[in-house]
Amino acid sequence: MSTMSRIIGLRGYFFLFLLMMGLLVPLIISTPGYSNGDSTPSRAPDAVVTLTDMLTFDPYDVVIRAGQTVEWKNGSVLVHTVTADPGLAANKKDIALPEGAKPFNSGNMEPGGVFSHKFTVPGTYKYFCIPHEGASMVGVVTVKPAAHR
Ligand SMILES: [Cu+2]
Repeated sequence: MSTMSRIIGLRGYFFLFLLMMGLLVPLIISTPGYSNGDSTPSRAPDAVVTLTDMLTFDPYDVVIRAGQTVEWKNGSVLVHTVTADPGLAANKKDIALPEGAKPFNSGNMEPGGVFSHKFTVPGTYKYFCIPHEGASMVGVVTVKPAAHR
């Protein structure tokens, strides 16, 4: 009898543990700023672009204001990059940077990988994916001047 109740007791604790993990893990994951790589005060991106199995950036173009951040998520099973660097483009038509804007490159993004970039210089940015530039995997970010307060 006492053995039986001990087993039930252990199971009770186990289920309690599972229940708590089930409640805690989503809470931790949904906490703003959790798993944010940089040390700057975390905030939601102003635009999110998904890298797809169809070799596209979705959406193709996003519009933000100067000072805002775009986040790219690799939602595919492929390795992609987010690259706006004239030195890395095979074709000049795939890259455009406003005057004074610095080139940027995510490097290889594994499936599930995330890259973000803060845009400070207004203008039109055209960027591409290094492995899939030949398949016209390109995207556009339009940065409008910062809003006046
Ligand atoms: Cu790609």
